[in-house]
Amino acid sequence: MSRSAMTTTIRRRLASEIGRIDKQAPFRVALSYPSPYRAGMSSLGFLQIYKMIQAEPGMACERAFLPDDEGQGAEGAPVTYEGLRPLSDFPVIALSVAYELELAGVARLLELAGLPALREERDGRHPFVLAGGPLTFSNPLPLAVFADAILMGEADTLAVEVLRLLRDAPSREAALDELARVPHVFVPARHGAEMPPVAQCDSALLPAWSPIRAEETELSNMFLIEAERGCSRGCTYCVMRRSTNGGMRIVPKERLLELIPEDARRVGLVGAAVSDHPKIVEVVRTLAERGCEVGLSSLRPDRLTDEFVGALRLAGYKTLTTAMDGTSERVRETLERRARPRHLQRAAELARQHGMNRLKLYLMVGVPGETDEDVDECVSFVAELSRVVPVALGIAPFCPKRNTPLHGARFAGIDVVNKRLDRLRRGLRGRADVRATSARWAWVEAVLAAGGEAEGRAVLQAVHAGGSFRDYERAFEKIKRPEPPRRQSLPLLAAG
Ligand code: B12
Ligand code: SF4
Repeated sequence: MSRSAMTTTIRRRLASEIGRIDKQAPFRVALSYPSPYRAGMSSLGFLQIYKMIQAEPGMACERAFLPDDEGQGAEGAPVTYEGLRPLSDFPVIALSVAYELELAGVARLLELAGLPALREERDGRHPFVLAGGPLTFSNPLPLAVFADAILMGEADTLAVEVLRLLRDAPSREAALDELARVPHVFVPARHGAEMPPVAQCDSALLPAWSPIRAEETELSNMFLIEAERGCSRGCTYCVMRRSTNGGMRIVPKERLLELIPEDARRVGLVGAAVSDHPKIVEVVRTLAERGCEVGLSSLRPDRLTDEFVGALRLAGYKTLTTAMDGTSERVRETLERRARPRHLQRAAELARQHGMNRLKLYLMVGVPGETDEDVDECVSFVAELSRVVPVALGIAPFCPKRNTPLHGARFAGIDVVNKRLDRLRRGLRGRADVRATSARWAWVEAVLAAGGEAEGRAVLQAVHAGGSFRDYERAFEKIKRPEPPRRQSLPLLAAG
């Protein structure tokens, strides 16, 4: 995209935003997202940090995103939305990173901005690169090659505390020394690979809600608000399980309803396990009666009742989306899921009774211990459900993550995942729509999820080589340590 086309796009997007906090202040930060605007402006965490910075006296931020057509010959360096300024003009670039495959976006964004992507190649003449985001709840070690400091976990107030410290520090080295003493701040140049634990913010600060409603985003014009934070369940593969951050903190119904603007026509209720909110049905029904379309970030099948699904239908749901998690009952038990076949059968019946077009089920393949028999059980079970209501499966290959009991388990192997997917597709042909994310990229995600600085450097090499899967394979091959297998024969290792 040429510079002038980029400027036109930015102006159009700014004109369509509702709620932006325009502010001038002496200390300005480039709050950046390593994916395009559509994704970044759907991130409540990113918008929460935006809001906190804009509320701080003497401080303001300007937003920047990876250009939309980056990777397809983008010419222009990214500029901030508010000031059309290059990122290199700012003393601090603050980055929100959601998950492992966004590390490439971090490297690209910095290099497109004309900055060395590697932390060790930057000095006091360059902006300080501060990072945070959902990735820090799991394994941000590969990010440590790019970022000068990483805020682990919930940064609602921590981000501004750290920015104050950066503003006031006499030098970059002094800032690094001071930051290394702040709890939950990971300073790779001082801590090596020793990451501090994740922060938990004061519950009085909840909920996060998005100050800006934007049109050209994944969640177009949706007002996002947290109904709860964290999760009290203990699914063994999940980064947000109760052990990560002390369980679920619930936002009272009254507080939620008072914060949602009367003119919001679309509302997104966000949280790791939103349907566990004790008053969720009342919240959804009240919003639907106000004329709002409502979306929930997750629905647990064991929480679905006639009343709940009725409220969701009233709030505009046409597809009932919930999680099946594993291919069979045995696999689900190893994952410690509370969802039972009877819950999924009831979900199918409720979807039909309430006139939904279909039931969408998320699940993983390649879970430790899974065999072809489990896949066959999935086929017959889903075929049964499809007699009740049309079914669509959204499948992701299992990736072991740090901070979960399945950390250390093995990635199934690209071939195994693909074979299982073929078996599922064949078995369900004509009976269910089966969509899956790529096994190859899941392998890349698994390598990064278990990786350290060497894997971070490999991301940069892969990006330089063009960023294809083959480029990642080659870059990882050079690392002298055992990596999750690309090819593996059955059976998989049992979960640890
Ligand atoms: C809503 C949601 C989505 C939405 C919105 C995406 C988004 N970017 O927020 C959609 C549906 C699009 C989505 C997509 C995906 N998601 Co999602 N998503 C969530 C969910 C349920 C809530 C996120 C949220 O808004 N939380 C509330 C806010 C306030 O918290 P937060 O984002 O963590 O922000 C805090 C900190 O991270 C930090 N922070 C955030 N930004 C910044 C920036 C700076 C500078 C600093 C210092 C700090 C900081 O401070 C914030 C305030 O405390 C979380 C689970 C959870 N966290 O509860 C999963 C979660 C983040 N998603 C996850 C995944 C895997 C994905 C997908 C990859 C799924 C897929 N296979 O496609 C994609 C990735 C797309 C993307 N680029 O983000 C994982 C990430 C785990 C990991 N790293 O291993 C999570 C944790 C779910 C899980 N249980 O595993 N997701
Ligand atoms: S998968 Fe969902 S219910 Fe299970 S621990 Fe994670 S957030 Fe909670």
